[in-house]
Amino acid sequence: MIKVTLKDGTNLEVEKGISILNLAKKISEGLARVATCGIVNGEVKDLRYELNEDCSLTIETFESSLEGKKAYWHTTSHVMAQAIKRLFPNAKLAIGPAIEEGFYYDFDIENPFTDEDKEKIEAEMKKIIKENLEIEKFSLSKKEALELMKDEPYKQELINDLKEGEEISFYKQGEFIDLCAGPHLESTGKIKSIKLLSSSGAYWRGDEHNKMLQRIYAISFPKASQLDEYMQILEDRKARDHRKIGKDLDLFMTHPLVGAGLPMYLPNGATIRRILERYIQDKELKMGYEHVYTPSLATTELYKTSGHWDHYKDDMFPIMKMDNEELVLRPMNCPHHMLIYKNSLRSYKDLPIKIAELAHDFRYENSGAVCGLERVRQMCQNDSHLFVRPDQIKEEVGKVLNLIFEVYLKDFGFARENFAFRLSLRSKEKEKYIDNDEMWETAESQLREILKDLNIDFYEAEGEAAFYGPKIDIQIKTALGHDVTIPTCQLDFALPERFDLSYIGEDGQKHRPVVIHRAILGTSDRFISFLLEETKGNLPLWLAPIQIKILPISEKQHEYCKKLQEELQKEGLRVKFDSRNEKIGYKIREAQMEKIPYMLVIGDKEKENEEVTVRSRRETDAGTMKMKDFISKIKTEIENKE
Ligand code: TSB
Ligand code: ZN
Repeated sequence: MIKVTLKDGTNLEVEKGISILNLAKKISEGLARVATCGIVNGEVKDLRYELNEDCSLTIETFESSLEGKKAYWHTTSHVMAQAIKRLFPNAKLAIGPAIEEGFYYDFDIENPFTDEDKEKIEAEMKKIIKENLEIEKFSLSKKEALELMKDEPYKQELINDLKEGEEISFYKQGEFIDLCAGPHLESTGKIKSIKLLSSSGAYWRGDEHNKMLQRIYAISFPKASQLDEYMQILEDRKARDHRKIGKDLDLFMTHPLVGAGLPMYLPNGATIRRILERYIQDKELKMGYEHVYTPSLATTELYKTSGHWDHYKDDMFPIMKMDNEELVLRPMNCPHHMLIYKNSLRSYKDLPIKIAELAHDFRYENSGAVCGLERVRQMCQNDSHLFVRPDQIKEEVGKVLNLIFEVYLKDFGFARENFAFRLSLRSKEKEKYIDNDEMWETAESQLREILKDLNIDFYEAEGEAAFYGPKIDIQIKTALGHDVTIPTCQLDFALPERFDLSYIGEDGQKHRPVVIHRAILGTSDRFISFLLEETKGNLPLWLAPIQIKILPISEKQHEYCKKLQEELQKEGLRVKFDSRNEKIGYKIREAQMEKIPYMLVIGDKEKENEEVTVRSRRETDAGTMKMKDFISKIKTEIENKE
């Protein structure tokens, strides 16, 4: 007998060798019916896994956890591959993992899948589910495995890549066999509602030197109603996608002649960006930041000194040769700012010194990864490097985190649950980072400590640090489901050393400063993408590119409207006068589509009484009032960033 400790703390005495599924049955038939996998001593295991010693066990279901869902989706992924093999026998199988939402499978096939193909695939999948094929697991030696997969070159490559001694397992359902580590359900009939979502090209192993395969994304649920709900979520996300809003509101555009990942801001988008950039710089000024301008390029020598050349070159644009210099577009501003610090003699009394810049950076982002304003190849960072004494680290990092809270929660009013704090650490692949174990340990534990002291919930992620130091990254989920960083605060002991920076201490000796890299808006670009998705394009008055639209009922009021327009403009308000010969209802509807915060509807009565009738985006009729009252009303609203 062995002792199995369940999640709620109960201990079960069971016979050695019992499978997770049979143990689930002992607990209840109901649980066994919905179980998808188990977690044994923290490791995900198949339902067929046999328990041979004392252990802890949680039995997962589709509803209980992501792991539980993934086992369900992974099984559906095999059903899809089986359907495709039946319909397209020549398709070669690559990989088909479960992801955060559903799964995908990559196939090497002559032609991309058409909508008609996808309908057929879905129908065949439903058939396979109905056939309720039993799913069996077996393992083979490497030689046998290669023989079994002799017609599947991608599977062969995967088998050859497995380490000596690693189990090579397969799952079989009916005529279909796939190389797979599992976990899987017991039969295809366990799957209920399926949906193929999209298809696209994808390089084998994500490497553009490899062959382009065809990927299908899909999802499945135990209940039809869950699938309906999910399709609704996808619809909402589509409406929230900043690329759609950007187009609808004339904010930015891209053009193939300019290039991938290089959006251009149209007047409306440029207005939003200008206001944001002024806003953040004004805040920084009040906190003692000093702004500089530095060039967007520099010699490769600068990046050899900083370490970018050894650790960040793959993310940079290629070299330009000119006269006797080798130049590159910069991927970051830190090296320039290091030189500015070094330009003067610094005393301990001067620190912290906060050098800030709204600066352009250029990064080689994969052409498949660039996305609207969210991931671009030329970006504008709201960047600063804080040069601090070691005893100032905690206070200054704390101030940066407070500033982030002030901007995001207070000024913009975003909900706290939008943001997850990630402590980004070095990974085991040490060659990716500047080499100095002691420095890394100090920096990582200092950031961890600060987060704990400030009572901020966070999670840790290995392999997400910058090459020069660990980071506190604030993560958001975009409408497309991408997990991206917006603000970041990073602790760096490495660059001050590489640039041999110093300050004169109280003791008259030279000391080494520490650098905090931080970006509050992240980049203007990514921030705007987030802002648009969060507000669905309904920007607050202080940020709206057009704040007021004046809508005359007929031509008779045009002169009065012009006067109003001038008056509002003089107040610094952004106002448009719709003088077209259209019906008032039409003009109002259009202004609503453009998400204009205020409309002034002007008829004879308003003209006579020198008044305006106000319609706001929120309340259709905000009343008739004198112009000066309207101005003071909206000025208060702007000032309070309502
Ligand atoms: C903060 N040297 C630091 C700087 O001092 C730095 O470059 N950090 S970074 O690499 O994390 O970039 C800062 C921010 O830029 C990120 O937090 C993210 O919000 C934003 N960003 C990074 N890459 C892109 C991109 N391709 N497109 C848009 N924004 C990006
Ligand atoms: Zn930096």
